[in-house]
Amino acid sequence: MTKQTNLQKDVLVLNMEQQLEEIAGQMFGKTVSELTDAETYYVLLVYVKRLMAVSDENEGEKKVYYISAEFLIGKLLSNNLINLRIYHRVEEFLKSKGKNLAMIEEIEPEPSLGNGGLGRLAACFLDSIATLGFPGEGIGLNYHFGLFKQVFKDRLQNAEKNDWIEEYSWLTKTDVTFDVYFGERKVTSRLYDIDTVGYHSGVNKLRLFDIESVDESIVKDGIDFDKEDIEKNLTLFLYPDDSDEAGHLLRIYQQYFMVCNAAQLILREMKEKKYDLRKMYDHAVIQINDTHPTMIIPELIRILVEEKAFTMDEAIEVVGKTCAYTNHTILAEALEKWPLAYLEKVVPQLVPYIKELDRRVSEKYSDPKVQIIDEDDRVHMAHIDIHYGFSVNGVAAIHTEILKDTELNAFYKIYPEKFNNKTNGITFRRWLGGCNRELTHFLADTIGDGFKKDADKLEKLLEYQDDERVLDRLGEIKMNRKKDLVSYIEKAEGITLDPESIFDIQIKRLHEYKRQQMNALYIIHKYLEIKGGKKPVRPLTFIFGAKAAPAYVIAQDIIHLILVLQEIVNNDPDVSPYMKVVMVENYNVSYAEKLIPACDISEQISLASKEASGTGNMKFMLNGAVTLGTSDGANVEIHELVGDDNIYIFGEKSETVIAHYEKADYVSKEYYEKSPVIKEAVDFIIGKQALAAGHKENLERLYKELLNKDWFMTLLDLEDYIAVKDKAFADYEDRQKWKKMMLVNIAKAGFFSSDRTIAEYNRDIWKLK
Ligand code: GPV
Repeated sequence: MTKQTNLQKDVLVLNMEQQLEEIAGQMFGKTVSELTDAETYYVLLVYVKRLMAVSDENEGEKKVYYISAEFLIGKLLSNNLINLRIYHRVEEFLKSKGKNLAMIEEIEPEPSLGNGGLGRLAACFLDSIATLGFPGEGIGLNYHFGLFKQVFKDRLQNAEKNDWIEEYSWLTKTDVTFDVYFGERKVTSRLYDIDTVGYHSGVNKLRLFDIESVDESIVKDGIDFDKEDIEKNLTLFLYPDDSDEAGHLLRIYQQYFMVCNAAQLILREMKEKKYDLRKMYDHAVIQINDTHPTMIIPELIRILVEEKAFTMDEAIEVVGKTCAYTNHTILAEALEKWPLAYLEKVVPQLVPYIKELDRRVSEKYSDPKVQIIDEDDRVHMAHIDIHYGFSVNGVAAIHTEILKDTELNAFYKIYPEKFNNKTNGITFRRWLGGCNRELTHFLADTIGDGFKKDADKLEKLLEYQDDERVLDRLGEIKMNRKKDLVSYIEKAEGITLDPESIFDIQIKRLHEYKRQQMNALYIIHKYLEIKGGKKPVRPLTFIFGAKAAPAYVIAQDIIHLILVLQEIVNNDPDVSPYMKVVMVENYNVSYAEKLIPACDISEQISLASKEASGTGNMKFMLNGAVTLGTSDGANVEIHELVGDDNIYIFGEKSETVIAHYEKADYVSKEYYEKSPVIKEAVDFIIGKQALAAGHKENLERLYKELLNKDWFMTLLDLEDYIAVKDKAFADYEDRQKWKKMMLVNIAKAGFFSSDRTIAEYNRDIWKLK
């Protein structure tokens, strides 16, 4: 069977040209040369799907189920071509027909099935799980419009729907459907699959559940729709909530829908393969990606007890040995706590089980910090995972230490053996091979292509750190990516940038703890300096990309401030020759693939202790950007790897920050009053110029927030940030030294391959063959 499918695949690859002509004829009645770019995209899609359909599946006695509310997979065409190792052949063939593959890739709509890091991590993991040949699948939801599309109007963010599902797409409709009960109310699900092919390896599946009765037409202007009508709205949108706002009933409906389907899918497979359910943990391991899929635990227990004749003790034991939990944040406001009343309304059948799980905990432990249901009758989802799963991991070394020492310390004392760290990673197939082909080729020519299978081999590059030719080529490649980005931004945003300027980039979800506002204050400071006659040696370009949760008011205000600065700076003839500001519209995975290779300075400036890991930081480093960051998340590990000379670190350490929170002694106004530089920058927000370009309401609210609250301590680090950032800009002028820093960053990035991360998950948690 396996051999035969392999053969089929080989034949399809061998006859690629003929296959593509055939599909072009069937679909459009044209030859390949006659196709438009859009038609060519669909022909390639159909061909690649056929190839994956006859490829070997990764199989084995035990399988990982990675359940996640988000899979931010991005466009799939080029990634699949790379992993199938036919990118070059396809590119050459198309070229012979007068076509450009890069332009065809632009046609593909991006499925935005995630908010940010957590969702993109899940996508990188699917790539690495398949590449390492592990049997595994992702399980999530098929959001019809995914995350909203961001449009700027009047210097404010507007949200529109992102319609990504077309007649031909990477989704394959299956005949799998399940009944899902919300109490007495029954809905029917439908499974769609997306094949995920590993590099030089077999195929796994991403399984996305949808509801049969969903109705796209109920979405009115923007992204508004009737929140009550679950049958019609359940899988319309990814709840646009990135760890900051209270969840609502719809979110609970989505979560239960996801896990109820996941449970049925897993149990169906156990049955099909005739596995002993009492040994489920020998055949299945469920990785719970943050708390969004936590209800899988009580749901599985419920099914085992009610339908499979398990006792409660037996069910708890089997499920406990099957489920592992990953924590992605220490932000208290982001840890899900659902009111019991909400759960009673949505999933009354689970409530007795949750109460029983809670009862068992309270019987054993009196510490209120470890209870599942608190005094206000809120269910702490993470607590279910920790008590009733076998593994708890953080996503970077410092993050896991903070979990053990502070946030989850009470649990660590009970279950020290459950805690482990898995520093995040990124797939180099997309974040190097896919987005920076020229750099990839150059690296392969210089150090051999061993790094494509074993990322640690990138270290070989260190041998060339004094090789002028290699350094110059790295500089040239960076310049080429900057020029590519300049032409893209010219078209997309209508703004002209200078590729000779320093590209300083901050791209990530908009959140106060990530401190885009601190970057904005630096820009104000620089603007005023230039106005005062102090010009930078080289022009500076500040680029932002960020979506804000629509209900997150201050985040909207920060976007507004950045757009106001863009307006003021770029249109001031005294200043614009020396600096430019751009906030790109609708930042997403595809945009990141263009921005990251073009970056000189990577902004990773979260308040220490708050960014669990960050993964953009790794992508930038791999593409030769130098990090300007705080000692937070994976920045700490980047710092250790590249050493003091190849990174710019500033700001207070996490211990200091945590102490400020404990003592509640941070007063932002003191920093404002003490420092004329800070005062001047903050005051600018409500100054004449800003008010003329922006809205009083937004700017005043932000100003007051910074002055009276500043929960994420922007002003605490602002002076140090300014000093270190200025130093980085000055150092850039020693071009050879800077290129050497680039080289060291690339050479040391191997550790951040998600292949390494997944190998560690497997070694310590999953234990697949
Ligand atoms: I919780 N993260 C995210 O993107 N969304 C969430 O809802 C939560 C966490 C992020 C963290 O903020 C990043 O630091 C981390 O790198 C990423 O998850 C992946 O672990």
